Amino acid sequence: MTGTAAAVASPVDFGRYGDYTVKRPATPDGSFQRPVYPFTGRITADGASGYPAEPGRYHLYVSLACPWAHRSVIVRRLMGLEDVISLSVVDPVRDGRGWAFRDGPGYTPDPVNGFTLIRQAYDATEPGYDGHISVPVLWDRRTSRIVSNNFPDITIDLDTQFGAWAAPGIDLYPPALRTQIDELNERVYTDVNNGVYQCGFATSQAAYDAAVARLFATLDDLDRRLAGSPTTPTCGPTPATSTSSQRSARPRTSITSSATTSAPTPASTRPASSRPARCWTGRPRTTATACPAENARSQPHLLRLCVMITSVLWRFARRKVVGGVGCVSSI
Ligand SMILES: N[C@@H](CCC(=O)N[C@@H](CS)C(=O)NCC(=O)O)C(=O)O
Repeated sequence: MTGTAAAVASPVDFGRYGDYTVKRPATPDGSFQRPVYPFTGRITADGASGYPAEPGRYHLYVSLACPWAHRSVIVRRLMGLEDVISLSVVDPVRDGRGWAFRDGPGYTPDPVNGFTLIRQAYDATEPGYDGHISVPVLWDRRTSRIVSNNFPDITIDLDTQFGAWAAPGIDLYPPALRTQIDELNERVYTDVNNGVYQCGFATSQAAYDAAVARLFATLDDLDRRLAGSPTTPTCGPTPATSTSSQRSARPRTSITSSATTSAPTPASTRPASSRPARCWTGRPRTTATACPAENARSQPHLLRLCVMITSVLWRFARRKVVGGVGCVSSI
């Protein structure tokens, strides 16, 4: 892109394009079912996967509003791969078109392909793709397609396959700890990362209550782990009795004002007076935000969950940097 102005998406327009919605299949019990994300290529140091680790070849598209994308951003930085894998950031606010490239504080036009919408990357990879348009996206300049939009794989590959270019002496996925890391990752993925979606997108009170209990039990357990005095197993199910006093002290939230109502109310249809002036990304609120939890009526409570989760992720990362004990693969 030389000489001419970089292409950007037209401004966010909820009136014209509607709110962004996460497509989800209806489930009999009202629980949130995460769709399968189809791009799962792997980068390998020896190239056996078809995607060899090479400097300057791969690009990460991320949103800073997305906790799933954060860890690829964090790992890239900790591994010292900023000159090896390029990165660009999309606008944190989405209308019905999904993640888009605009020029603004902390986000830019697409420096690689000149796309205006992330969906163009998906369409270039699989013409006619009509599944989820999510971030992070790991893009291959050589084949002009998405390698992966699956953050656990992206994170592990950055950790393990770019040793030739990584900062010396850093190993975020030491072989001796991989079993523990994988177990913890599985738990954090299931009960925290996806846990907040299970709260925000539950369409029955029972599914919501179960998801909230699971999420807070896990956060309590992770808190203890981070405090350095684990009193319960750090992997596997949390004993039901371990945190009951803390849990009972927390306000209980109902997913709907009437337990018989089944669909969450979109953020944009809630009265403005019930919503904070700024969304959790810090941007002035327009009519919707990137926070999935805000799609539920229990928004204030769930908004806190979003913030808490982000803070837990950062504490994991900080622990690695400061104490050198944890492993970033676990965030
Ligand atoms: N498959 C992705 C999921 C990440 C994800 O859910 N990202 C959210 C933003 S925090 C997103 O882009 N969601 C859009 C959608 O699922 O339609 C991964 O595991 O990396």
